[in-house]
Amino acid sequence: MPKKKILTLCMIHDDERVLLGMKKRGFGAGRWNGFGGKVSAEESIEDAARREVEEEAGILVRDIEKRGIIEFEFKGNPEILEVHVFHSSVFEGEPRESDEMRPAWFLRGEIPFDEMWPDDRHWVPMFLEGKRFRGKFLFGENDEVLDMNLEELDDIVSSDAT
Ligand code: 8OG
Repeated sequence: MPKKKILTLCMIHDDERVLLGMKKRGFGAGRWNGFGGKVSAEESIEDAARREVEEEAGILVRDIEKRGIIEFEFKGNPEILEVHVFHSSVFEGEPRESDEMRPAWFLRGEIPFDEMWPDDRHWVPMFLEGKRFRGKFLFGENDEVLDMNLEELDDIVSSDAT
């Protein structure tokens, strides 16, 4: 059985702008992304999403809603990353730089896809339109997308709603 690791990713945006962070270290360093990380044993996935935004961008999200689940597999690696993608638009505080991320606002039409994970250009537009989705991406060497599947959902099913 492949091992699954559960992660969160929270994208904060309004009608005009998206808040991204430049990842300064570790997995995905050098890429712009939403905020998130690993879910620990004693917390819900949503609590983990809130905690990661606070740790990485110094803000408290007020509204948070799960919009998608994406599985990532890297060829030759049995571990699957299951990333739960959340939306938020209302938060408290001012985004600030942390050890891990340097936040910046981007206009919705100017998202830096060339400096993001290569899968993002496929699902982020769908996400920004408010759609629910489920996806799978298989990465090869140099983080090239070898195979993908992305479907729009009517809703996130309740068993996924933790
Ligand atoms: O704890 P750590 O920083 O390693 O967590 C990784 C973060 O990166 C987590 O928020 C999930 C997110 N992430 C992946 N893969 C991808 C991806 O392909 N695209 C995007 N946008 N985020 C990803 O782990």
